[in-house]
Amino acid sequence: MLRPQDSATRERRSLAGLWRFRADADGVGRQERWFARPLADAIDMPVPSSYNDIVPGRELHDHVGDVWYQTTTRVPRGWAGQRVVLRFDAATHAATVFVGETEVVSHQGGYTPFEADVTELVTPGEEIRVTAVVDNRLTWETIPPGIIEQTPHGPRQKYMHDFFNYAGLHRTVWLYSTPVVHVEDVTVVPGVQGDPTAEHLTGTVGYAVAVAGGSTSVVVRLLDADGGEVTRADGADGTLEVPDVHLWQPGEGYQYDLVVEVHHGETVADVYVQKVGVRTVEVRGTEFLINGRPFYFRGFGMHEDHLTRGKGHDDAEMVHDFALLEWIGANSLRTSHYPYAEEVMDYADAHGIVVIDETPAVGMNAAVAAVLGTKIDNVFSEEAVGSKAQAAHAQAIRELYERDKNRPGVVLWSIANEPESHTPESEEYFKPLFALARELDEHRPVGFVNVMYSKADVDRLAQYSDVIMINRYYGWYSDSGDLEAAEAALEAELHQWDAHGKPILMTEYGADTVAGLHDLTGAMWSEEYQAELLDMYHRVFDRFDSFQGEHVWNFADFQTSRGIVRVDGNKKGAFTRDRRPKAAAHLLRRRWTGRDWLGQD
Ligand code: BDP
Repeated sequence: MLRPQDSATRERRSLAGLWRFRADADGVGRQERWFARPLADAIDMPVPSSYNDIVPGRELHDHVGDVWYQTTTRVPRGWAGQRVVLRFDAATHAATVFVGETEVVSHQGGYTPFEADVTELVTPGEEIRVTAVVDNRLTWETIPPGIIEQTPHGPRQKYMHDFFNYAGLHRTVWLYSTPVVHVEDVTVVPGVQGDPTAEHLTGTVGYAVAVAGGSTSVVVRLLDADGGEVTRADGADGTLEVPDVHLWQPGEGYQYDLVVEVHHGETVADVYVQKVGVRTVEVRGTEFLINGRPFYFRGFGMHEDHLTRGKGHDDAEMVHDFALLEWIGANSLRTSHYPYAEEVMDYADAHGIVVIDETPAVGMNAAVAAVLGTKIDNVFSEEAVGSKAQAAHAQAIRELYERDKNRPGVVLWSIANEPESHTPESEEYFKPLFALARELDEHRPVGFVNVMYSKADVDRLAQYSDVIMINRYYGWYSDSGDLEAAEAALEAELHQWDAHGKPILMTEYGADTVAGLHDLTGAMWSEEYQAELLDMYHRVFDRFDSFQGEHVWNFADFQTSRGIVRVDGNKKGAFTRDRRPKAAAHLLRRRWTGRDWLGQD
């Protein structure tokens, strides 16, 4: 789905700001048609933001079910004769949207965009009322899954993943215009002719443009970063040649502009500008190659998580987080455990940060659920994660691909985090999902993230992955506090994975650490223990040639649900929740900036 933009023929209006808001504790709003009039008894709610931590008290923090958001906006006068679209960058986890009294769109899935053509419902120059009812419930039909328990004290949301169920309008809402005849979609596939490591390469940009609204011809022009025209072509699809191409590289996110023009008769009806980074990605044996050169992932599994705003996107926090990644010497991140805001993805593309792009499929594991305090039997069954969840999961994969398919920074899809992967049922569940991901994208590798409870000797899904991604907690959840035993166990297990002959990435490793807690014996929870544990892992990693990356869990401390294993959230951050470095951050910085990592930054 195209990201809204201002172009010669298009305009956007952000609806970010304070909206009217009301939690629907009794679940009566839909029936009482709250969308049909100004929201009564409403409070002010910032968009974008999670609503959970905005006001004190548990009521909103732990709310289960619908909340209502409402705003008014004036449709610009100049949009007469244009198509008008209302787009939500995300609504967590499901939403139905009304313009005036008319329902315009419903969407399930909390981290991907959706939109509605509202042209027939609006008059340029006049005001419209936009109402969204947003439902935060997770069930066996949603991704991620969850369980609603009915109790005498009201409904309680349980879930099997380790981050707080922040909800609301986490990203911007746009009203935008396009011409009636318009670019509906653009797909680009970059490549190079010959050996990508050669000098003076010729790049290729395969492209396909979908147009809606009338008969047309399409012209595309490729501009370099200075705006100079490199090449042009006629037709809705084809392949452009880029002589002496400037590649998109890790550490240098060089991008071209593909200017897509739709001609309608003699006039240019619509213009859409698609960024293009020319780079190749390939898994060869145990190597992960970007532009033909071995790439070693250094960085973190992250979270969209901040004080007060929860998962609400904020440019200041984003730029600060990327500055910390640069400071520490990271070259990559995983969007654990859901698609991140498109602003984040744009930034990664523009700055050469390599991304493992993950769906929201997390919490499909009885053993992990038990650690976090929820008991489930037979995860992959019709009583739990069954065909309905699988359909939602397939949809999540499709929507992630549609949103991020053109991004050079995305080099690997992760279709799930830590599912149970040792049962025949898990294999049955996942086989078609791997097939779907491959059918959608034949150019990027696909994988999933393996859990410590489904090790190499029993796992049934690694055979479908191009890359082995594993999360391990030796020295924390197992061999707790005993780094010698942990080292031996980690090394023994990596030997098993080595046998697959694929690149191995450690997508999570770490230890909960209370910032400021110091201990002369290096006890668990101290800053000393976290640093020592990471150091031990690094020693082991460096013994394996097939080892191609290390992502520490986590970039920063983050909020979780309440329980006996978390004190004010998960404390495995290299930074605290307010982004102060722990000792581990300095250790990582020394390792990641202190040597030549195959010439790839
Ligand atoms: C893994 C999960 C991650 C958790 C982490 C932990 O992938 O979401 O936060 O462990 O326990 O199970 O800290």
